[in-house]
Amino acid sequence: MGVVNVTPDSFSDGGQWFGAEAAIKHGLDLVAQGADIVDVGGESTRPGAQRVSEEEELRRIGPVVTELVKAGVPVSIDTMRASVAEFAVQAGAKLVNDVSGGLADPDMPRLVAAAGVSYVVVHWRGHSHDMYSRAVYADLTGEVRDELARRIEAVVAAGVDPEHIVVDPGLGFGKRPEHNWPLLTHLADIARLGGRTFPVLVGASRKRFLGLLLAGPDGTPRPFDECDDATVAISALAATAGAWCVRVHEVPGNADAVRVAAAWRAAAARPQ
Ligand code: PMM
Repeated sequence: MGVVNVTPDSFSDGGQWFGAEAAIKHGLDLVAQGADIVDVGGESTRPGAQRVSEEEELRRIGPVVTELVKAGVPVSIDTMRASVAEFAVQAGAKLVNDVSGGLADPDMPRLVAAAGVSYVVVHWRGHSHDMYSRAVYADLTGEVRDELARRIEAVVAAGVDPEHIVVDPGLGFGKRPEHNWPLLTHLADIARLGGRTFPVLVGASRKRFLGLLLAGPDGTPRPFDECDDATVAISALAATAGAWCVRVHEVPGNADAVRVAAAWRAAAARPQ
């Protein structure tokens, strides 16, 4: 899954049309580089980020979703708002990626159920402006599993087909760097919830915990755009551990990594 963030810090150093045009071109480039899905988002969820208005989010993602769908790209909409997801699925998006797991907008699960699209349910404890205040765990994997299982029960009760659900540990969402590593090593446990095994999506790309791991001798974190090789390493490990999808900003190395992992798993499964 390649990421197209239609947010001011990523794309819009020009006017509105320039932003959309650059974002559409970027989405097409990601597909040419090997992405199977393009995830379009119009709201930054970085730690400390304030929310954008619904109008602004729609203005940002509208032309990008519409044009990528028209070009035949499998589009995922990264939003916590049912109205934005509704626009995107009507335009042809195939997947709703809701980093709040349906908690931010109570209308989201019903909308996803009615649309019959896939739904990424992410572990989340609250909006970005104060998400670290909730990053307190006595039993990290157990709590993440329990909270995800409760979200799955809720969205299934709202009508979402369990076959359409993808789960995501939500790296960085209400988690400090030291929480992300053990979750990555427990992907199989996170996949098995309520007697079912769900596909797992991992969103580690360029996140701060990688920059901290790769900090220089003086402790300065590695800048986010110099963490792409570390992201490739996570993709190889996560895919080998059975992840269904990795959400990444730079596609080529990660596309190779998931192919290597697929060959590795196939060889491991063959009798010798
Ligand atoms: N992370 C971000 C945005 N969307 N979606 C899913 N499913 N999982 C994630 O971990 C995730 C996400 C934040 O990353 P970015 O703003 O750097 O793209």
